[in-house]
Amino acid sequence: MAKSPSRNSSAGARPTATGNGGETHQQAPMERGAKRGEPQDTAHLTTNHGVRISDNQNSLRAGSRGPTLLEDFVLREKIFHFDHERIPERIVHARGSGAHGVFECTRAIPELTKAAPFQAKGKQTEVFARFSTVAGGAGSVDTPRDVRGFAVKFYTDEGNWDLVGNNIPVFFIQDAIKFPDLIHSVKMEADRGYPQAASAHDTFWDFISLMPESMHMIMWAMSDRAIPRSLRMMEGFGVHTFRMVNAKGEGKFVKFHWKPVLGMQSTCWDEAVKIAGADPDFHRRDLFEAIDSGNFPAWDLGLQVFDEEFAAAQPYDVLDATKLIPEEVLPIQIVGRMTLNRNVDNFFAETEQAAFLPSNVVPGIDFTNDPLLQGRLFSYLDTQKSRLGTTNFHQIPVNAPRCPMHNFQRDGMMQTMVPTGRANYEPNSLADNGENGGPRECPETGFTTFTANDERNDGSEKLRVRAELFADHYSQARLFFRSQTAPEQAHLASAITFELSKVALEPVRTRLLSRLRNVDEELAARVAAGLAMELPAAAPAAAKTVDMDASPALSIIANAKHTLDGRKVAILFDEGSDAGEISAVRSAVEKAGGTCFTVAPKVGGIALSKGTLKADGQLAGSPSVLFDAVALVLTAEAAGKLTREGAAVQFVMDAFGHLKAIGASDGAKALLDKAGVEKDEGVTGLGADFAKAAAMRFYDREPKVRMLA
Ligand code: HDE
Repeated sequence: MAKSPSRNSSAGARPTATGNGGETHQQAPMERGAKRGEPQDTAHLTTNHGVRISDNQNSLRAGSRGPTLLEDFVLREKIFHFDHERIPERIVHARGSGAHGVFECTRAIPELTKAAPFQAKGKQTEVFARFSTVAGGAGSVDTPRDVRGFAVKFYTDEGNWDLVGNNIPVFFIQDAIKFPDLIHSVKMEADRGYPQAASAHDTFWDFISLMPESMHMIMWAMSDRAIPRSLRMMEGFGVHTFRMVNAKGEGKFVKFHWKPVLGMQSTCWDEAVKIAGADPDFHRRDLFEAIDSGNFPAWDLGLQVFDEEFAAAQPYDVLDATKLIPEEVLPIQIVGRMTLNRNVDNFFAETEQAAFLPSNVVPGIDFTNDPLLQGRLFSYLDTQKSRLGTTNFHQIPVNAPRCPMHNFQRDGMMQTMVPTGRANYEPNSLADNGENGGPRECPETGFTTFTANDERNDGSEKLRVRAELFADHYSQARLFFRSQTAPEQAHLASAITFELSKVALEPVRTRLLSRLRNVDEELAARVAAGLAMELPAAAPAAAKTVDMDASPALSIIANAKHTLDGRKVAILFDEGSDAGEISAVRSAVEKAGGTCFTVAPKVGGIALSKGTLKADGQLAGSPSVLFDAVALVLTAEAAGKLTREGAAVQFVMDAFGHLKAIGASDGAKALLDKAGVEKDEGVTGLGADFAKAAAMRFYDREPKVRMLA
């Protein structure tokens, strides 16, 4: 990972659009008033119309105790603008965090695609990425159990390409027509307005239990993938099968994958719940702080490329978004790396107003007949009008292409382009008279749709049907479950048990159990036992469930990267702590790529064995759930005192319960004992073995600390 100062260099967040027709120009408001980063006239407060304000403390009144005057345009404008600050939040994915960055091609693939970002090794393309939860509102917390959105806008030389994916490679439904039902069911219940940002309630599981096609996605959503440690430690997927088309017009199918350079990591469920209280902005803060300190998060972009012949040979339909292609069957080829290197200057202007559209493709990228994708092509354009209020949302800086754009679309609300001349239609012959006739279509280089239809599509009749192979709803759900390690299987069974325990409608639980039997008998039995329910008969399945070869690539734990890179270690200290031990821990952690955060009962400065130290955080506000490992640098006296402080005991108990490394000075023993810490590989002294242990989680410890389903 590149490390260099990152703070908001002003590179390219403004549109370079040169026009909207013939001769046009755009007067960006930010240029007229305050330029990005360097306001032109910071000294003087003005109204929106540029009139200097003499008094921003008192409104205009008739006498010192009289009524406020309608004439006070300064007051009226200020309150009027404030009253209208809010825009509708996204109907899904409302809570999100974004950043700017760059995509660099590491392997040119002109034989596969003519898309501009992939034409030359080393080619850089500006990007904006936004990560989100799905169900919660914009002000909800960062760590609920939920799918995460993973949307990337590539500002390519030939227009914007938006790869609007998730951190899970499959989806709940196969056909876009079911999306409103799915989302209504998972959002807060219509009559009572709760629960917020949670799937553990009646209506969601009612819908799921009636939609067997959701079973594969449910396995993912109930797995540790849905409680990521950091947005920087998640994979991303394009989900659908797309097409790549080369300059000769030859097309191949492709699936997109993002692989985090920091490796994947998740939290424990109990930890995720506690983080929600300790720091509702846990993921947003983590992303912002990492970029701000020059620890730029990065992901490799990988492709699974295949042709019709491969597609036809699979036991599932590649147009079905509830199916994946195991990496072991079709390896992923890495073609580039995305590095996020610049935080937004303004959350609303950029992250909130970012409009991603799966229909934004560029020459060289095309769609397929996936019925889920086809529905999305309509929805996203439509939703921007209702959210951003105008068809001119593409002129907002974060959405504007960096390459020139010219066309004859005109006017509309909030038009900021200023087209000149008469040419606002085409064809025209104005150029023959020496006038600017405006742009023309470009048959050679313009976007052309890949015309060949999938051979297996007869295409002649209009039908409301699903293709036959879409009927297998369980084989890949089974594949996912059986590809997990034992601890991950236990987490998954426990997550379903927990969620169903929140479902008051008993027939819904029973129906879901009947589906789980088709996924895996043992899983169904474990959930039933966890709920103390009888196992019902298996639900009838529309197609035969096949046992696919396990795909170890689907496990987080089996592929864990043991590193302190991007991880944060807490050092708990108090009166008399050994200054040398604190700095030794700090340097070992930093040497291994991690960062340290000091925690003490008081923040203002505590006397150590030598000198004093101000803590980064106060104990009560810095619980161990916010860190990847903890070091306890305490004297016996301080540890004894802290055994009577609940926050300190909980700090250690949670670190142990969340399977983290605990490094402890000899003096810390009383606190370890009070917190019920038992010696194991993850409980170390403060030497080199601590820095090594801190890079891991200790899943072997789990049976000692919780009863899993
Ligand atoms: Fe979305 N989705 N979606 N979705 N989606 C939206 O668009 C929709 C689907 C995804 O950071 C909305 O601008 C339909 C799959 C992300 O701004 C909306 C269907 C995948 C984001 C919409 C799907 C996604 C959205 C709401 C079924 C993964 C956030 C606001 C056909 C491949 C993007 C907006 C951001 C947002 C519709 C299914 C990912 C309403 C109709 C599958 C990451 O247009």
